[in-house]
Amino acid sequence: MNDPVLNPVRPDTDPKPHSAHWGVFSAAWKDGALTVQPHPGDPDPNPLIENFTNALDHPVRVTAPMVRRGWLERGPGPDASRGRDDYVQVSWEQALDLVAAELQRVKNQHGAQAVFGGSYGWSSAGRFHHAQSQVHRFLNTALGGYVRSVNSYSAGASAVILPHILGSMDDVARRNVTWEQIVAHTDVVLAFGGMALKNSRVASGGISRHIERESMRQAAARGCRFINISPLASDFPDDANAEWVQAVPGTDVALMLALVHELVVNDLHDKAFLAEFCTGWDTFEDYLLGRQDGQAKDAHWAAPLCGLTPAHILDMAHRLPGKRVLVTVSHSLQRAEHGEQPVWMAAVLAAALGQLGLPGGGYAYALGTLAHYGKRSNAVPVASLPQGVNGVKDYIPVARIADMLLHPGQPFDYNGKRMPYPHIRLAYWAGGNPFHHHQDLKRLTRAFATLDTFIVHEIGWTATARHADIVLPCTMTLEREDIGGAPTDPLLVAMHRIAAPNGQARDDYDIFADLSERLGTHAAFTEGRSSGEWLRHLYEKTRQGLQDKGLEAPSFDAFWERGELTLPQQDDDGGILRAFRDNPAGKPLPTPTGKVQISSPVIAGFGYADCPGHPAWLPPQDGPTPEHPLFLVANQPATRLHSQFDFGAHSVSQKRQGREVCTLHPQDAAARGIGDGDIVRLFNARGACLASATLSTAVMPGVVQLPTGAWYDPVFDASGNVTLCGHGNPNILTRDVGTSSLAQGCSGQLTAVEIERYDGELPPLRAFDPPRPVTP
Ligand SMILES: Nc1nc2c(c(=O)[nH]1)N[C@H]1C(S)=C(S)[C@@H](COP(=O)(O)OP(=O)(O)OC[C@H]3O[C@@H](n4cnc5c(=O)[nH]c(N)nc54)[C@H](O)[C@@H]3O)O[C@H]1N2
Ligand SMILES: Nc1nc2c(c(=O)[nH]1)N[C@H]1C(S)=C(S)[C@@H](COP(=O)(O)OP(=O)(O)OC[C@H]3O[C@@H](n4cnc5c(=O)[nH]c(N)nc54)[C@H](O)[C@@H]3O)O[C@H]1N2
Ligand SMILES: [Mo]
Repeated sequence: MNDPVLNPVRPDTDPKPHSAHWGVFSAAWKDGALTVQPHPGDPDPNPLIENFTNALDHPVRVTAPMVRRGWLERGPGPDASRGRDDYVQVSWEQALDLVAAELQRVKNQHGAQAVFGGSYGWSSAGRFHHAQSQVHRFLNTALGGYVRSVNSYSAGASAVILPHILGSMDDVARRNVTWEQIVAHTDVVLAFGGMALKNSRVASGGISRHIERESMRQAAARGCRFINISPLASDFPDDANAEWVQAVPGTDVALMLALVHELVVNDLHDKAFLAEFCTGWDTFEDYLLGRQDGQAKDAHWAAPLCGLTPAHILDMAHRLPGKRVLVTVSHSLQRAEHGEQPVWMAAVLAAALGQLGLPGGGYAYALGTLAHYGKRSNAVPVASLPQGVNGVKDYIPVARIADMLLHPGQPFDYNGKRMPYPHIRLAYWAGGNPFHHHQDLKRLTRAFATLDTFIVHEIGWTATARHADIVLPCTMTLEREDIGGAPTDPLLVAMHRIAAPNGQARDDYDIFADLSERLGTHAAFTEGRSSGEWLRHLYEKTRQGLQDKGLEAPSFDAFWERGELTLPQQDDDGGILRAFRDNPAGKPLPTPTGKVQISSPVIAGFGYADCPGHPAWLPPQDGPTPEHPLFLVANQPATRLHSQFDFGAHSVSQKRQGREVCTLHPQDAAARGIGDGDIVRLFNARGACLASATLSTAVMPGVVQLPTGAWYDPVFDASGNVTLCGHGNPNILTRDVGTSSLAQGCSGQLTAVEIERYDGELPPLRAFDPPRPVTP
């Protein structure tokens, strides 16, 4: 079979540069196959680039515009058959006419505040074709705005708590302690949630040099001790020679409290630092020492919660004073119930040690979870598409999407405010996959059923596309030209086109431009520029920045020809924490008091029981039970970025019998008669999924780890109810509840499950089969 559109015969080509969130590479056609090579300057390339090799022509690509049959036949309106309906192929003209008319109808009848355009998601690395920017710009220019979402699934809790206590997320995570400082100065890295290399190999916008492994190796060789407090030994590479502390998930705050308690009762805390640079210590100390509740938060109290011995905790505490100590907290800890607390408490621990603001010391929130962190910042701006002005004021914290759709008009708390959920009729998604990122997928399905219309641009038939009413096929990154760049990576990449668009796929930009034409806002959206002209326009900011610094500032054509450009970077100056330590009066922190807030009268004033005015141990509501006795750790996948290219060669090569692999301790497996390689069923009250089991002592007992990212593959019973996900998407199990009333972040990292061997007939895997269009 040689379909000239879907399977063009490709002549051999020279390698051309391109970039992804997981690495810079070059791609070439050789003997009809796509080959990829990491950038020669990358010391530790990411195997994820292999996911591209089979992606372009994969059958799961969306090849033509499609409309859900029920929507086409009955028109817009709530519909519980989303996710189970057939699709009808339509022409581009027809699809764009339908979308434009429906946007117009919703705007006329309900206003732009009935359109949800948050469109959360990572999309692709190129800065111009960044789908989320494109859809926001389109909705702003065409409708005058849309209901947006704030914060991220990555750092929903920390983005809100950090500004109350230290400074912005960016300042505390991105412009703080660097790997260079760790190599040179740090004695102990106390890493809550570890520093998994799989995670720090990724950065949105691209990453050209993966330096984390070598930095850890060099620091360890100098004598730096890495302490991996995590349910998984694999949250550090062997190169770090880390010590593994197997604390029960979700108990980090108890452990941190006990460490600080031991410092305080032995007078080992840095009282001078606390007095000069911090505020609110006394309130916190009352709690720590149990002056009000009669419970000292000491090692004997924490040990049974954390599953450690008191002696182990005391020993950890006494290894810290007098050393250059860096405390880190991975994003995962705050993607959980009461996720604000570990983020805050870690700052208090670092403050009690007097380490904040020292080279290689203090608190580097999220260092090791993404390649953005621990790097120098660029000294010139990189391209980004202006999104325009959003005239709609309504917003939600991003992970409250299902709550919003299910409870329009009902009030919710967020960071001291109480607001009603907007009433959404139409949702527009480009560059994200809510059936990857959101929790409790059966509930999410009910939420999307409430919409009048759901429009999705996708490269592949994700579960999100399969729940949409109108699916528009868009190009994937290799099919277009773009500029790759990130604020902490010195390499600007000329992302060359590697292949012609698959099927009828079009760039998001061109789709939005044609819709804008129909809505009479073409000029506002395009500003008269083609994609190529936009690239030149956006590059100009970087070129000007270089010229202003008296540096070589090549023209766009020279940059494009060269394929890359190395940007100057700022000094490794330690950011706002160092500046504050060096000059507390002149460079106060951007907090209410200008100091580190050990406790916060502002937060106390909100009166939230689930987020008091100082960091505290708040027992989880959703811990293991006799029926569901295991912790499920639903973490980031090592074989792909989120759900992107789950059908890719590398991702698929790591599945077994086509299913995602979960890992559990041999002891837990033996108790359930589970052997290595068995298909298992993970379940709780919310749902169930299948996976292939691997047994390993690198997972602590009581924990099952199943990464996110396997495309949701619901199996239906005769009445149309979902019995399980046959592929292994853990979000059918996770709980859809905010971290607290303060931040309302995503809490999908941990939940409670039971697991059993699955001896039933294995349902066929359909996640990577596209729906077959029907004729109406
Ligand atoms: N249980 C649990 N859930 C989690 C997490 C967890 O730890 N546990 N982690 C959370 C975190 S941190 C995050 S960031 C989220 C990630 O959630 P998402 O960012 O939504 O996940 P992605 O798979 O990256 O989704 C990107 C989508 O964009 C599509 N895409 C790529 N390029 C383009 C393009 O050019 N145009 C268009 N239109 N589409 C494109 C891809 O095909 C893909 O479907 O997941 C969250 N969910
Ligand atoms: N390969 C790959 N890399 C990625 C991503 C990806 O999808 N794939 N996603 C990227 C994105 S968007 C983000 S936001 C970051 C996310 O970074 P993180 O959210 O930090 O990543 P995770 O892998 O979910 O979690 C890290 C580890 O935390 C541990 N952990 C879980 N719960 C607890 C707990 O309660 N206590 C302690 N001490 N440890 C716990 C788990 O063992 C887990 O492996 O990763 C980025 N990097
Ligand atoms: Mo994330």
